[in-house]
Amino acid sequence: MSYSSIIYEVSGGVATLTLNRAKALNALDRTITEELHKAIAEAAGDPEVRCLLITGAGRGFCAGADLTQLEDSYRKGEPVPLGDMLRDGYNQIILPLVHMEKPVVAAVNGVAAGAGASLALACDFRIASDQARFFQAFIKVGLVQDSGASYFLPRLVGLAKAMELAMLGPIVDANEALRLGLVTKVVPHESLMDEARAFASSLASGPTRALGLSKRALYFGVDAGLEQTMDYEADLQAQMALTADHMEGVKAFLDKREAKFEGR
Ligand code: T3D
Repeated sequence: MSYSSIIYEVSGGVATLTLNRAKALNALDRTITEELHKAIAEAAGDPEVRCLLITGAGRGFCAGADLTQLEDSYRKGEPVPLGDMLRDGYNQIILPLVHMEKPVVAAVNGVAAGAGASLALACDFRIASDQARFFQAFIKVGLVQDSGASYFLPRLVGLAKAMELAMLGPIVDANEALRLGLVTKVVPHESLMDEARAFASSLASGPTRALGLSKRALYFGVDAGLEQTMDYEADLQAQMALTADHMEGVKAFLDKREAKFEGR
């Protein structure tokens, strides 16, 4: 598929999706939103892809909704259909990332604001440049946080800190994000993409089915009780028992060698 506002490349089992509206800090207009949706579906459906890596071109990761899109309506004081735009737009990006049974990594190269921060939070791992910043920008434009921020934030940083981030809207730098548990690690800006690719490649050579179902089980577990979760784990483990990668993992252990996983 060809895209105009993103770059999508697959190499060595890793699909790299680069938001490519650098002048606007990769703010989400209608085109990039639709393309993100399509590219995420492409990565999810491609058996060659065993890990998705998302980053931004230029100095921003993603500045959230493109606030110039509805400029005419705002200037005229006309109501804007934000609820429908979310349901049909950003929600259709966030949910497939969470549902994708493959690891998803964000290489956060700069500011992640508003729905752009939510996009980063919906990824399974965030590798942050030391120039990354996280900003719940919604409150600054008189909105409530969206695109899953109300779900991800309290789970990642706890309710009290989530209240601060959402209602006070501070800009959180990379080291503070690490301290809060918002990111996996912080790396020098110049080495971000090398580090993120190495991280993604290592996931792409892992037991993809087990990684995918681990993710499913964790999302199930954060919303369910212990008994239900253990029952769910047992169902998933029954599926895992049939996979080639599980056989290979145990044989490799018994043979005292590294496992060679094929993602099936
Ligand atoms: O309307 C809806 O669709 C509702 C949905 C809402 C969901 C949301 O995401 S609400 C939150 C939307 N995002 C924001 O409010 C963030 C707005 N941007 C900023 O506050 C700042 O740009 C940043 C803190 C993110 C970065 O600041 P800084 O100083 O590093 O960069 P800058 O100079 O402000 O921005 C650089 C350029 O990007 C600039 O364009 P210019 O002047 O060089 O032509 C700026 O206008 C543009 N830009 C930044 N953010 C957006 C944007 N253009 C459109 N939309 C943006 N969100």
